Amino acid sequence: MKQRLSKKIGNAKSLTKKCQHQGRVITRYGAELILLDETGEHIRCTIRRKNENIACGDVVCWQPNHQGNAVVTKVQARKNALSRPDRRGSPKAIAANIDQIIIVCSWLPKPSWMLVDQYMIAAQQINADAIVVMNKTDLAEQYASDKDWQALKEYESIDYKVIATNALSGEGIDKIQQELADKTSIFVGQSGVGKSSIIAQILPELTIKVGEISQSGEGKHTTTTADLYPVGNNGFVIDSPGVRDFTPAKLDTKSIRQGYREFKPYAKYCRFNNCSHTHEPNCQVKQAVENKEIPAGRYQRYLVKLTMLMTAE
Ligand SMILES: Nc1nc2c(ncn2[C@@H]2O[C@H](COP(=O)(O)OP(=O)(O)OP(=O)(O)O)[C@@H](O)[C@H]2O)c(=O)[nH]1
Ligand SMILES: [Mg+2]
Ligand SMILES: [Zn+2]
Repeated sequence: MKQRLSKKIGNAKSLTKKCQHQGRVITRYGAELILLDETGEHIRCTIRRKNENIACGDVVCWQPNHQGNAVVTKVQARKNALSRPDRRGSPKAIAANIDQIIIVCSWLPKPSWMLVDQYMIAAQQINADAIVVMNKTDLAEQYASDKDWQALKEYESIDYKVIATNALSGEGIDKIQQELADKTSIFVGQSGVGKSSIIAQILPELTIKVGEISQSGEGKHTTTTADLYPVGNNGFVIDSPGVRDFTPAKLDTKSIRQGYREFKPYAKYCRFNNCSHTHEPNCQVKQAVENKEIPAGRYQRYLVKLTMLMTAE
């Protein structure tokens, strides 16, 4: 076990400059961090400045101080970070050094395809892969609409992997496990969809708290910090607190356009370089939607996102 973990941190080391002790941030509570060190031990560590920009998944250098505590001396350069707007609307990193975003949806709470698209845009922005997990298959018959099935089919048609799971029975969990080797994967999505329950199935030896379903059918918020766990074959998974409201991150038109990655092969043939794919003549993206080469549902949501952006400005 120890050997396996030290190999992992060793991998992280290659990204970084040399330092005395190195660790990966498992979780952060204010100015306190829990680190996974090179030997696979957990180290409690403090940050010198409380508002320092350190998130779960960061690689840091640390050293023991005279009081017998450990202190962070340096934060290694990040490959990327997934951010979410804080109370004031400024982006705050919730996790760093991410290879893959696992977007978890369920049949209850009902799926928000706008939110799924939002995470796909975020994935594109930070150069990470995205996978959709449709959890709570046991509730599909009761709650799934034709429109929802259609949305899932559309994602598959543009080469997003869609995995159906039931985190209570364990159905489909092996398919997620196959996607985790050698990567850091963050589980994101609405509160109550079953992110922590899925991770608990992947790592049954850990005791991960999951929420109860309240009367309204909405999951009670349980996960409050982003937490990182090592998984087999050099992988890491990050559980993250579910989103409760759908305040979208501030995006510009360019990021939205790039986020709808299936537009790309057509957009280069639009008459205008900066075509917004809304009203312009000779727009090849609109043409591809008409030809059913680009899914209509995705294009509709793209238009809604652009409108939301215009009205927010
Ligand atoms: N019926 C059913 N219930 C599930 C399934 N997966 C999870 N649940 C239940 O859904 C509720 C919420 O699960 P969590 O795993 O806490 O959800 P979460 O996404 O981690 O929620 P936050 O931490 O608030 O973001 C719990 O009561 C779970 O038991 C499933 O496949 N089917
Ligand atoms: Mg949770
Ligand atoms: Zn166009």
